[in-house]
Amino acid sequence: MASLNYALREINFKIVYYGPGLGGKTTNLEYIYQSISPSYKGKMISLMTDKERTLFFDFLPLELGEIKGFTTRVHLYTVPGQEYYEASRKLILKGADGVVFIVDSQKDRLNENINSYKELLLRLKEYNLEFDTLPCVVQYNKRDLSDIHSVFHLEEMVNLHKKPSFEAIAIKGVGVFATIKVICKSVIEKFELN
Ligand SMILES: Nc1nc2c(ncn2[C@@H]2O[C@H](COP(=O)(O)OP(=O)(O)OP(=O)(O)O)[C@@H](O)[C@H]2O)c(=O)[nH]1
Ligand SMILES: [Mg+2]
Repeated sequence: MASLNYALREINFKIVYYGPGLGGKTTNLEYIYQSISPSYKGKMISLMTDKERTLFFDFLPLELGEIKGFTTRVHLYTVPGQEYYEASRKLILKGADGVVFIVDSQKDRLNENINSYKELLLRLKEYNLEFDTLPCVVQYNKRDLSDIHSVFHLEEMVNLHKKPSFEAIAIKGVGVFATIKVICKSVIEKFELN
């Protein structure tokens, strides 16, 4: 849930990058972190990473400017994609205002994508978050690799709720900002409607 602080005139949103292990969640955050000027970002914190795998979460706060006199911040989190960190994923998802679902486009990762998507739906249900109305963007990552499914196929197999989607090559930054712009816009629009 967006948190409003009237005394400090601040609004804080939480956006969670979810998806299967090694899909490119951390890479998205790293690219955003490298590209944004220091005055608009806080420190990126990667908690307990081991050989590049996220073991708890990554966290990156960004400042988006002002809405009606309130300083607006988004807090970006990534979950650990490896299967046995399910409890951490659940914890990190709590209170999310929006979700970016990172799909690994490689053919041999299709089942992992589908399972992770199913798990996301289950977790959201447990938190009484309605996926139909929750801002969400799907990102088809690793489009530079050769053995990948077509976007058409992935839309059918993974993006069951037909959320807005983007192709990406996160290691090169392709599609990273398109994704974050749309999720931020949807989160703010939903907040303004309420
Ligand atoms: N070829 C290619 N490799 C990518 C791309 N995006 C990420 N990678 C690589 O994929 C690997 C995993 O990326 P991460 O960002 O660590 O994946 P993650 O989703 O955070 O993984 P977990 O923390 O284990 O859940 C790294 O070696 C990245 O360099 C891409 O667009 N293309
Ligand atoms: Mg990671």
